[in-house]
Amino acid sequence: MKCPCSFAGLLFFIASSALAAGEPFVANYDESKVPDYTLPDLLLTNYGEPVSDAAGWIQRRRPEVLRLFETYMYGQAPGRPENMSFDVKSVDKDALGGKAVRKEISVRFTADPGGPSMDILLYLPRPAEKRVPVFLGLNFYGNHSIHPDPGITLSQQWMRDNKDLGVENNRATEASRGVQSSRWPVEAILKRGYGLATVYYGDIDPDFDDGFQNGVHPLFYREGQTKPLADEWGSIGAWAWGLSRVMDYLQTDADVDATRVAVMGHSRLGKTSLWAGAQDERFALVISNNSGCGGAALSRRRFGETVGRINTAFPHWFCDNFVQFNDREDKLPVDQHMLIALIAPRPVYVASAEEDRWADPRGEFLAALAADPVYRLLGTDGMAAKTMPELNAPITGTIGYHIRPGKHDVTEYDWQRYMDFADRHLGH
Ligand code: GTR
Repeated sequence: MKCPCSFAGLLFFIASSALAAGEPFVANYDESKVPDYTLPDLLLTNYGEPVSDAAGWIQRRRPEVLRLFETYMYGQAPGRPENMSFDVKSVDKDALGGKAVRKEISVRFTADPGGPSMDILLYLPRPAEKRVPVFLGLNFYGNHSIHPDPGITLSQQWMRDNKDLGVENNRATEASRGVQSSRWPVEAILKRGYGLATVYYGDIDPDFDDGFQNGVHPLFYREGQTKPLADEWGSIGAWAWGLSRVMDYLQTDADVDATRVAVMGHSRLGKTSLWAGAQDERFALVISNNSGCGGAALSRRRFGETVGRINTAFPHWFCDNFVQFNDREDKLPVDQHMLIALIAPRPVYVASAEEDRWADPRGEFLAALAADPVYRLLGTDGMAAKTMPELNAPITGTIGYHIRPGKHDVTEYDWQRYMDFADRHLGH
């Protein structure tokens, strides 16, 4: 028998381990290969005590669950900066051919007028009742990309190159006006009596791994700190923090009903809207569009994108502690049904797309369903289905869900369902 410690054996060992480390990721899309798993119990405290009433959830279990997500997944974020200020840059009362009021507001995060800031684009319907409910969502390619309206200021921020979308040398060009308008049916939203607020997510933190030197993170470093600690915010945490800062502004705008703000996001920004809604109870309604892994989909299913894969491809999205769970999903003290439950009793809507298997539509549905006991404990009707619905058959209890045909995207169909849901639950 060949000695396993021989030189040849050692070489083989090194080569095969290297192969294992560099093996291309192969996503599982076979339902029969989803491993058996047990979800952490929502209604059992960290000390094993059962939670059987609303007070137990609100006072004991909810703070624990929130802390687990902060510590192990999205990281802790600071609060509202002391010297933050709002600068209303422009108001056009006759925008979109008289259909809208358009405002642009700069939010300055520090007292320094040249310091870091984010720009809110706000459309309000005209004519309007005094205060209107608003949909709020971050966008991927600048405020000017959501509508061809030439009155929107062109973003000057770093952006991922995309020639088809008019982004060159990491900067938006005039050609990028309106390129994302299919995802933002502004006129339809206004027509139904809602306002729309949006911010370019790169204003808050540019979406690439630079060790957290740009974006808002360095504003909060303690003396000598150069990057977030293992349990401090990554980029998703920062984007969610930015949504709360938009809410700070909306609460000051006399045209907005800040008690009826629905926070919505797609994909990585759907992960972000869920985390923002989980933490900040001022958001009256929360919408996740195709948010997938790290959003609405159950991590333990390992269907499509996995924890290991997302942490490798996007090392800056989550806090460093999350890396411990690469290929160890069963060790996670949370799963994504618990993120949805943190939003209870406020209405939450999870939407999937049939061809978006990378985001695990079934895992998104099952997480929403598994949040149902908390929604019921808090006196709502929870989720009005026990099995995954057919295509285009929305479920519209306090937990809403639909799956539509088609790809990873935000469509007019999705928006119409979100507005129906908001009409129903925000009493509009
Ligand atoms: C993908 C990523 C997903 C999703 C998506 C997006 O590359 O794997 O988790 O966030 O990007 O944001 O478009």
